[in-house]
Amino acid sequence: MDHAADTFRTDLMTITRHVLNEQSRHPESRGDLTILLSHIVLGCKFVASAVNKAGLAKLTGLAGETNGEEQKKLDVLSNEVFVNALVSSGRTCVLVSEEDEKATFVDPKLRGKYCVCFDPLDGSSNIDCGVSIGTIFGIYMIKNQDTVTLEEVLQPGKDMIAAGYCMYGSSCTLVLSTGNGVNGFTLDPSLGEFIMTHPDIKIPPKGKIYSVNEGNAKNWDTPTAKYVEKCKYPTDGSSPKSLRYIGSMVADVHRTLLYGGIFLYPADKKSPSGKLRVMYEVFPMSFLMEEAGGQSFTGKGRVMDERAKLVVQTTTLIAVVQTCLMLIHKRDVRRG
Ligand code: AHM
Ligand code: MG
Repeated sequence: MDHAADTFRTDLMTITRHVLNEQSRHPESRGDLTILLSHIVLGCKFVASAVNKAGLAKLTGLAGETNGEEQKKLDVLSNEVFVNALVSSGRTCVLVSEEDEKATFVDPKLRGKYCVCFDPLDGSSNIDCGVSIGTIFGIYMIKNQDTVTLEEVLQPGKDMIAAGYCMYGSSCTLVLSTGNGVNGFTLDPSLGEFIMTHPDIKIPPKGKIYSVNEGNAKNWDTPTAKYVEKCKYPTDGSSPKSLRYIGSMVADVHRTLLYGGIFLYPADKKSPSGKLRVMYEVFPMSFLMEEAGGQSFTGKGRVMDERAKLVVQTTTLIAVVQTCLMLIHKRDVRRG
């Protein structure tokens, strides 16, 4: 007997099908978010392909370097791809990218109602050695696209309506939430489609892993140092946690979502406001973490209650600094 379904999946939940299903839960929807997400997915596919070919195509190295002919650094190329994809969707009015110092206000003729904050290629220190890197994005709705100001872009994290990341690793995985749980999709290169492989991701209730750059330990404050010490030398008779740290937020958060545990990038004497950027790193990951049943803290309170600040001295939207990011499951918080 031929059991094709035993060998091949024959009922494929592509990311497009999933997003359309989600859309049908909102009969009033005009499909704008669906269109926007399809443009983001296109950007992710392009970057996945560029990352795969990076060594061959000599895309690694510094922007501006020439190698016979002008080469573009991968993160610059990725940014261009996402900016073009987002603008051409006709559904965005403001773009906030890690690669651009200033927020980009879309030409009024092409404007839609969404603001997208994104890091086109996060984990820059890992790009040139082939370690997992990723794209992070978060989406806000803007009340009036024609009159939108920078002030309106600096919304609190809790107003975000969708977020996701795409990890370019041993496989290419896109994790997405539109506020109704978290789902993961893996790119099937032969189909050129993201297929749902991780439905309804929930962070495991208890984690055995802690993830932090311990090279910064000498600059930590006492509570951070004590917390990490307890991970290694627990005082309650439990086993020590394992340390895993890749240095690519997408990969470290992805592992935390799937295996559980804690990821943190605390403030320290060297970076008194922390390193990770609120709008396109911390908020989207916190959105996903909460949707998956986890929690995200600044060290003082819930991340999503925060609002990014404008850094006046540069008159641009950077800033977006955070005192501490901890992504942790609720039970670990209580055990603290
Ligand atoms: P980047 O935006 O320059 O790539 O920096 C962000 C990255 C995160 O992906 C990662 O969590 C962190 O920086 C690692 O920093 P460090 O090398 O200081 O541990
Ligand atoms: Mg980054």
